[in-house]
Amino acid sequence: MDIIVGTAGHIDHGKTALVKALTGVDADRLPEEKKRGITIDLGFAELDLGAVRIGFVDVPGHEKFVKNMLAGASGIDLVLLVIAADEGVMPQTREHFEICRLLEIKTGLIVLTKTDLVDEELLEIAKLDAAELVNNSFLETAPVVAVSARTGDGIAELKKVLLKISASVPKRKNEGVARLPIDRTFSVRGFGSVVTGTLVSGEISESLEMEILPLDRKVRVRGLQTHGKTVKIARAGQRAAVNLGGIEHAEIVRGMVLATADVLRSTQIFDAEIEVLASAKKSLKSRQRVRVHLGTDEALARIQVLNEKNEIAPGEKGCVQIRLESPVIAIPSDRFILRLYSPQMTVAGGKVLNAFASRHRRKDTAVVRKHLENLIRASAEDDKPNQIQIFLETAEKNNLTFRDLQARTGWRREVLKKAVDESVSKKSIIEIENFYISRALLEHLKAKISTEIEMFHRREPLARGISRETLREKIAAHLPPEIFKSALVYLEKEEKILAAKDFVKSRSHFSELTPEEEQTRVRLSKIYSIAKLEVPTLDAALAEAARSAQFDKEHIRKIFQMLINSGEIIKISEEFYFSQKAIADLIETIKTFALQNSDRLINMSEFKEIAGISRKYAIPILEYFDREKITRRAADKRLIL
Ligand SMILES: Nc1nc2c(ncn2[C@@H]2O[C@H](COP(=O)(O)OP(=O)(O)OP(=O)(O)O)[C@@H](O)[C@H]2O)c(=O)[nH]1
Ligand SMILES: [Mg+2]
Repeated sequence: MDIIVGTAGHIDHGKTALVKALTGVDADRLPEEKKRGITIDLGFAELDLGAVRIGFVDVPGHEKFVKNMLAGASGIDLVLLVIAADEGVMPQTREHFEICRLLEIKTGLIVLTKTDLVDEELLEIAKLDAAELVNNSFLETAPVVAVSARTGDGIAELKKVLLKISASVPKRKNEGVARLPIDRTFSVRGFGSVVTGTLVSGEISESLEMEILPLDRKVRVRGLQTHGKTVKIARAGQRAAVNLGGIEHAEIVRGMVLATADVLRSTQIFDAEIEVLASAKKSLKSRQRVRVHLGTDEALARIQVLNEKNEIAPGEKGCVQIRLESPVIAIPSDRFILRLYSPQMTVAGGKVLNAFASRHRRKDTAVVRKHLENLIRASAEDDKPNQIQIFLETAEKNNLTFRDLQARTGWRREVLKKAVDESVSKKSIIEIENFYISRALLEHLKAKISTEIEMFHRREPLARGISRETLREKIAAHLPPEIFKSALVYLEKEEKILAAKDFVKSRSHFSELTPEEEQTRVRLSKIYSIAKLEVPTLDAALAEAARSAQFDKEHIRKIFQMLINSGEIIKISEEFYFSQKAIADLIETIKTFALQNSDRLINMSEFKEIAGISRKYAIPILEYFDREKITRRAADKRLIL
């Protein structure tokens, strides 16, 4: 078993000396550290206890370097809270302890160091001091071990306790793709770029293609080491040094992430639940500028508090939206710490709920909070289908592909596939071609379509239905057309509507006419059939039909529309309509003409003559024939096609 153990505690309390007493390694590697006798940046060492192999991350205690401490603390399983027996709890003891609590580090132990400098009584006081600090926290029942790095007193005992407590470290979930937040990068002569970090999930193996984010740069794993030895594969929970091909080490900085290729994406806006420290001096307010420490990264951001008061008081929890000034890699359940922009103080910590949130408007606060509360529940219950459903319900573009969902969850393909399949079969999400939508969106669209169709029928009782395109533009203009199409298919399956090629009608809508309307329809039809090609203008025809009916002109126009819808009457121009039969006969006539004339050309006067009509009809009819590709203009003649 591999675990990562981090030190924590005030400056000079003996963290680095303790790591050295345990492992023999001086984790202070920088010349500057040696000169000043303090730790500045993270240090690393290893210890093999047989059943457990420990990777140590030694952090600086100086308040100026909390930023570095945070980069180290993010990946640890177990904390050694180091307190010098001669000084007791000091400011960074508190701050580091709070950070570990907010990062939800599950276990740890308290190490009282420098016991060679104190008597029994002082040691007891330090113990009480420590107990008070960790009261009511994850360290409340943690073992307390007293040691001296100088004399070696208690070190053997500490190793025993470490071995025992390691067994209680919860196993890391094996659901995510490979993700290694980078804490160090350097180059080795003859090997090229190397990055190190704690592999928080997944596996890395030799020759794997991976990606450095947010650079979006593909790299190849040339080789890797864990615990100082070359290995073929590194697993979640191990510290690894990875030799990468395809990139210069100078292009990589701490905070970037080495990840499985083509899965994760960077984000600049996420929703989270946070807890403001009881010791914070002020409430955390909307618009406040903060430093977000996530993984090994630090980014500036503004927060938007998602409650009515626009602030979260010290000691309280709440939901926030975090709008970052630079891209970070985050997935749900990632912990992070918030520090004030200035003065740099730790004020809060939290957990990512939705890594790709859309910008919330103030008026949507209540709705957003409801979604986030559901996400908190779903993530606590590890209910993946529910999480997916909420991501879909809140997705800006209303639909997500499998790839989008993978970027949002960071889950391995088969883990996500299982959750998605379950959701689809439960019908909590709907699969449409190559993406998914929420059931809520589908139901919403279906309801809107039904209402729109009903309204149309009321407005246009005699029309056969609403144009498909008009309906789509009204209801789903902002969505991929497939979603609209699929909503129609669902409504059809439920026998609510009939969707023809270009119009949609309600299943219960029949454009049935009253006897009087029917009379008018027949009259209109007759006017055109009798007129043959010598038709009256539309106005004249409607006026004529109106003479023997009770209806106003508008109503007669609607009855007339039925004749057009059914194809009995054909619109040639705004003014002239013809019976379908008259036009069909005319087409026959000109086709016969074409057979008799080998060039198939006809001029205006020939056309007027064989049709037996004047110019006022001939022009619009020929234009109609051109549109319908029955004829084509050829200089001042027409070619009959
Ligand atoms: N007498 C005595 N001195 C100790 C012991 N442990 C550490 N020291 C001394 O205390 C000083 C600080 O020790 P470090 O291990 O560097 O302390 P640290 O907590 O790592 O300090 P930062 O990393 O700068 O926060 C050094 O001079 C150590 O030699 C101990 O058990 N007994
Ligand atoms: Mg140190």
